[in-house]
Order: sequence, then structure tokens, then C-alpha cells
Amino acid sequence: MRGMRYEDYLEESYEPQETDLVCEFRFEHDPSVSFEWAAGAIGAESSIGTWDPHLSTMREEIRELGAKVFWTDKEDNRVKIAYPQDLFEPRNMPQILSSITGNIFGLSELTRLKLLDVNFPEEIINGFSGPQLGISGVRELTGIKDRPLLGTIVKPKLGLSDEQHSTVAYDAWRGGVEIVKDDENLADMSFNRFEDRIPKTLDKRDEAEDETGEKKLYFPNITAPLSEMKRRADLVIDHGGEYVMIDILTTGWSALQEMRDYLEGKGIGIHAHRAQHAAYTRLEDHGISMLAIAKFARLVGVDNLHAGTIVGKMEGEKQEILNIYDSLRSNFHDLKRTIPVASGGLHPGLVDDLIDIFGTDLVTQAGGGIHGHPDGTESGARAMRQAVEARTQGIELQDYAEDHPELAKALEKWD
Ligand code: CAP
Ligand code: MG
Repeated sequence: MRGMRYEDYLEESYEPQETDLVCEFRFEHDPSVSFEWAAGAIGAESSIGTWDPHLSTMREEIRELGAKVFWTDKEDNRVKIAYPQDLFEPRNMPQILSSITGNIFGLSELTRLKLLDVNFPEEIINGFSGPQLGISGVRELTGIKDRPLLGTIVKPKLGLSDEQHSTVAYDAWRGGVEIVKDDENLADMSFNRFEDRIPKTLDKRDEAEDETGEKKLYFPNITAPLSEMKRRADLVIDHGGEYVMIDILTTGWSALQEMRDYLEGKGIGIHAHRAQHAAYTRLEDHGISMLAIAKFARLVGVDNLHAGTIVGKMEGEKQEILNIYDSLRSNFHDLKRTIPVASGGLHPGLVDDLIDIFGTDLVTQAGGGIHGHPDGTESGARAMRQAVEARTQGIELQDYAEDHPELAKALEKWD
């Protein structure tokens, strides 16, 4: 039987089938190998191949399972690769990612490799649950139809006691945000026990709802080993919570998938924090794009996903972030839509820019930009709400600030 060299995985006459999973990669290679060798190596090592072309165990029918590098752009070192869906176990995101984001990133001659984009065949899409609430569900839950949802992260991110934490949350809700969330590294701490924080903060949510007549949401961070996450989710549900927050990259895809299944039918939303993403996404020429990660996350089933701000403190290229927002919010098969979350360095003075750039289907979160208000959390939340009101009524922020002192002070400090 013919051997299968890396170059044999190039098949530019191949037309991808509807049953193929298709990935786009960009790469750089060592001068000791050709473009074709390197492109083929990506296809081979992410599907059925290895370095020795002459495997005594190879069978003619197995060759068909090989990935096909069907499109190449030598100028830009980009390739598109089609993978037959039989290479993948449906409903097994870790297995899929062990293939298309696995060994290939470490091949010696591939000096750089970035997974830019991925498109799944219908059978794989249909195997996953997708978001349980989606954008329509979270809008229904909050009753807010046509403006961005407003949220805050309790700050300082670590150090407050459970009592202090719940008071900060209460102040923010009273001031006018709908959502209060824990920070990504807040779990069950010696100074702030999960079991104490949850009932206290959810009680404060109830109080704030009674006082304001508005629906309020708390996103407790349940990030932990899997069995513990389930226990913490149960605790949240038992105390009347409607959402949990998970750091989806540090807990991992298996845990996320299991949690999504665990919450099925319970109507509980998942707020996905993407802490660690920049270790994969930040380098332009190596890693996994945030667009690809967003697609994995929506498929598995997160309702809210941190997706970048363009105007805030976190790095991110404008067009790339817009593509991520589009992807999360697009109508796609039967999957519900995931609401993108803009977070990091935001404050009331940036609300106009955010709506100009992203429209209204997003969550706008501000931590420092609310708790850093000169008059405290409640005023900070009020200022944020006023900024959105101004925009909704078509009034310039500065004009609206004339008779809204909280907004005026926020603009004075940050704008
Ligand atoms: C924001 C934040 C968010 C990051 C996430 C923080 O706080 O709580 O976790 O912005 O970034 O800890 O930095 P501030 P991303 O509002 O005080 O900046 O959404 O890019 O993953
Ligand atoms: Mg944070």
C-alpha cells in the first residue's frame, strides 16, 4: 500500500462536504520544510497521521478518514482543512478539541500555528445543547427588551467578607444595575465562605427587588472541581438563584459540558467568564482564536460569554471582536443565541461608544467603573443607569449629566 506522507494530505481539488468539519489555520514553518509539508502536517497530525508514512497497520479504507487540506494561501500561510465527521465523537467537545487543537501546536517544524476559525457539520451541532436561556431567555427573565443589560462585578475582587460582599451587591442593585456577579477568582475563601455568601447575597437581591420593583440577578462563581461545582449549583438553586458563573477555560470543556447537562431543564443560566483565554488567543500568530473559543462555548451551551469591549482595559482587535459578537448573536441552526458580555475598564462615559459599536444586545459590566465612583457603589450604579437612559432618550451624556449629579461626577472622574 502507498505510504501516507504529510504532503499527501493536500488535496486542493477536494470540495468540502456538508458532513465535514472545516478549520482555518495560519502557520509559520521552519525553512527546512516546504509549505506543503507543513500544511500537510497540520492535517495529518490532527486526523489520522504520524511522522512515519509507512505504517504497517495502515489500511486502505482508513486513508479516507484523513483530513484534506483543500485550500491554501501561500502568501499569508493560511490553509483550510476539511475533516470527515467520523473523526469526531458527537457530544464530546474534549475529543473534538484534542484533534483540531491538539498535538499540532507542538510540532517542531511548525514554528507558529493559530486556529483562526472553525465550522461544524450539522450532526455535531445537533449533538450539543446550546444555551438554555439564550438572549431571549435572559431578556424575558429581566423584562428588559431593548437596551443593554447592566452589570457589575463586586470589587475588590478578593478580600470582602460575605456580609460586605452582599452589601456591595445590594447597593449596586439599588443604584440600578440588573446583574451583580462575583469575580473570576472568588470561590469559597477563608474570609468569604461560598455557603454564607450565597444565601446572604440572594436575600439582598430579594430586598433590592422589593425596593426597586425590578428583577435583579446574581451570578455566583461556582468555579471548582466538577463534583463541587454541582454541589454549589444546587446550593444556588436551593436559595432561589437563577444563574451560575463558571470560568469555562480553567474548569475545562468536560466540566462545562457536564454542568450544562446538569442544569438542563432547571432554567438556570450559565455566565461564562473566559479567564485564561488570552494565553490561547492573544498572540496573533499562535494559539486559538477567541472566535473559535466562542463557537465552542455557544455549542456547549453558555448563555453569557465575555467577548471583549474594544474601548476598555483589555486588549482586542476591533474587527475580531465584532466577528465574535456577530457569531454569538447570529441565528444558527436551532441553537439559542449567547449574549456577549463587554467587561474590563468600562465606566458610564463609555456607554455611548459601546452602543455605537455593538448595538443593544449585550451585557455591559463595570467593576472599577461603578465602585470607583467618588460617592460609592450606589451612585456608581446610578450613573451607569443614567448613561443608558440618556442614550435611550437620545440625549447627549453631558446634557443629561446637568440634572443627574451621579452621572456628572462619573464623567468628571473618568471621561
Ligand atoms: C473587570 C473584570 C473582568 C475582566 C474580564 C476584571 O473589572 O472583572 O473579569 O474585564 O475581561 O476582573 O478585570 P473592571 P474579559 O470593570 O473593574 O475592569 O471580558 O476581556 O475576559
Ligand atoms: Mg473579573
